[in-house]
Amino acid sequence: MNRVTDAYSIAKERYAALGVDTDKAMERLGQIKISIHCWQGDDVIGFLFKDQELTGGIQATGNYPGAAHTPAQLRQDLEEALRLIPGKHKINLHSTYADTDEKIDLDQIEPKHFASWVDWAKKNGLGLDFNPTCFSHPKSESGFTLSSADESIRGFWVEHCKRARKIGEYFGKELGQKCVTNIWVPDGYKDIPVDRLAPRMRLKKSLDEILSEKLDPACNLDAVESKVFGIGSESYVTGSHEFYLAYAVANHIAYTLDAGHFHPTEYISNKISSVLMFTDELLLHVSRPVRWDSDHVVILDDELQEIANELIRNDLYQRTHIGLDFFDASINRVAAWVIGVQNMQKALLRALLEPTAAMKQFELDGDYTSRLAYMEQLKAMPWQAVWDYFCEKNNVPSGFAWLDEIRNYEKEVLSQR
Ligand code: RNT
Ligand code: ZN
Repeated sequence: MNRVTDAYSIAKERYAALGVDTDKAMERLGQIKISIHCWQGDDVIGFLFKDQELTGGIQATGNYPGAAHTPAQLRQDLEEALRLIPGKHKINLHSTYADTDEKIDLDQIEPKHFASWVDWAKKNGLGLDFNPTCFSHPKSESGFTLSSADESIRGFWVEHCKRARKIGEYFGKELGQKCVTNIWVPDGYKDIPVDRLAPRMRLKKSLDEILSEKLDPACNLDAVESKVFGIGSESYVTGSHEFYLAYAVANHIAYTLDAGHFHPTEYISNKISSVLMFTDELLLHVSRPVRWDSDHVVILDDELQEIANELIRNDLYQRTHIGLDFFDASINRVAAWVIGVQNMQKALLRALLEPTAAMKQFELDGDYTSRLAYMEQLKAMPWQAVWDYFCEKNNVPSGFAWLDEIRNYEKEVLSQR
């Protein structure tokens, strides 16, 4: 008797009674790539400016031992996480994760500084996504980068972002899958500004300059990420939701919704369908804000499920790049990746196991009783059995077994650093 396959065959029958094909759900889940953010592995430090503290109004709190300090260590940690995550995915890099002995600044980065990442991605069958790093740098100290009134500062960051796009294009070309290059800048004021318009005009000018070079759309997709506030930019953020959504629509690029970048009672799940009516593609930064943009590890909570439902029910996942964005330094960082990525996948699986057509019909018929009854009853269906089976099929330990592997890795590798 095999615990996993027996449980699966019972689950399969129960879902079939609802008209849901569990094999098909697993097949679709296996096709959805998650963009795994490299920066969970080292508390958003990177390798270019190791003594520079994390700025830009974001914070990784905690001092759990074993953070990666070199590209080789970070890749080793990612490989360990990937062994425990079913499916084929992408790794999301920031510019400061360049792998080079040269002393270079951000306005000098080139594809060659990321060649080792490309080799590694090829070897491991991974895609790559990219980000300019417009924070944690002396030239971002004023709190302004692309919307700076200082032309030399603004020019520096424009040059950096231009180069980042070229690296994104290089990733896409080398790996045969499109790289999403996402621009986020921390620009904003702690206190109430007099002029809200001028910085936004400068940000638009900078973006226009950055995007002026046409790159191969099969290799690079540009995205812009908004925010409502950050630490030190409580009163005003240049790159607000309205600013970037309008910019993305007007310029036919992708918009980025980060789950932690809105007011605490505002949810990105309710924005996905609206944004995708007017943009071709969407980037998500799935995160977990706890009272503020705290970037806690993604858990299987109601909002995560709602995000997944939105992506699956109308096939919007096909135009959505599912990226994660959290950085918790208070727990084992490899485990943080495994927990966060697996939770995103679990939420997607639960959505894939829903008899959506029938539920849409209840809604159209005004039968809200059945709609609610189904939503609640589905929570008690044996999706876990399908998940365990999916893990085993993908040669990933199911249940609690992965934690033992992490503990082992901690003993053998992380604690020796
Ligand atoms: C910050 C943004 C941004 C960063 C990463 C490191 O609030 O969410 O996406 O978290 O680029
Ligand atoms: Zn983000």
